[in-house]
Amino acid sequence: MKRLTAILVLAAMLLSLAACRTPVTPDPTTAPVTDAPATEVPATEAPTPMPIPDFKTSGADFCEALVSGVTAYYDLDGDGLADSVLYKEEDGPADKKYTVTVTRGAKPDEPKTYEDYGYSAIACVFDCDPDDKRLEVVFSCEKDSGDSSAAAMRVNDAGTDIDVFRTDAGLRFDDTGLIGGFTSVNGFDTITRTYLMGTHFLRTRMTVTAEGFVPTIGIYEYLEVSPEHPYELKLEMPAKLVDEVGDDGESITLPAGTKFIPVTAEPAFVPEGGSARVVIRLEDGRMCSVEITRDAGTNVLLINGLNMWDCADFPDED
Ligand SMILES: [Ca+2]
Ligand SMILES: [Ca+2]
Repeated sequence: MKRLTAILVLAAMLLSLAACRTPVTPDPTTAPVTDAPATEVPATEAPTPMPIPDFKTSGADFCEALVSGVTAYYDLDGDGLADSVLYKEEDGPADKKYTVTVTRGAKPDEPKTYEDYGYSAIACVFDCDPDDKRLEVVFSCEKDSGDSSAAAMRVNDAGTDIDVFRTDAGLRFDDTGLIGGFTSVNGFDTITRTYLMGTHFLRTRMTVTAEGFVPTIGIYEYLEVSPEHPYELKLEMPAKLVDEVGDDGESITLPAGTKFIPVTAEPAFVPEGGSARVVIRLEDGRMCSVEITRDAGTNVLLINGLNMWDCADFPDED
């Protein structure tokens, strides 16, 4: 009898222990958790991830920067279950190592991690499209080379996996956060390198869709080009006058000695055999467009068939 009683007591203790176990929640690491949700939920025979009261949902212009080492909760895929995002910055021998781990409430055993290296970074959660029931996790870092890159993690439309997209453009940010802010309509500011009229950095606005990073305006603005230091044509250059609304008008020939600065480019990159339209501002204020092509055979950038680098002393900072 005593033995039976002991067995019953042991069984009761085991049941009690089992009842204290909480359902699986999407916490990918042991890092400190802030705003941690209440975990006291009734045990069930088949534990399912529970909605967490304080997680963030989508909304127009939603934008939140992530803090390194702090797990944040959102409903990234609109299924009503909390998903976690953990952004981590770790010192390395040279570059810093960054990781972003996304764990879905619906698939807590399948976290997805993106990893990159650089010296400065930012990670944000955006609602790029308020109607698609998705939030986008976007990470960006600056490299020693001066280049930037960015990655976006987004649950696919079918809800079966987390897509990871990359781009060679980076988010523009400083110590206080994003430069240029964010709106669901116009996206966020990005910076990317170009070789059109020399080595420059260009700014544009981008967003994230089911297809990845896409520009929202399609025009890239030159940054840090000073009107006080214009370029001077060594050769004459064909161009078109640009009217007030930005359309091309009359064809003209700019004589050697003309001083100008580049203002915008469409697009930032020119594939072999492709071309870009670069708008320049002359010293007298007139705006002109110039076509720059990339030769399909030699890969050289050309203006009117001439090597672009021979047309002016463009900065070459590789
Ligand atoms: Ca969710
Ligand atoms: Ca959305």
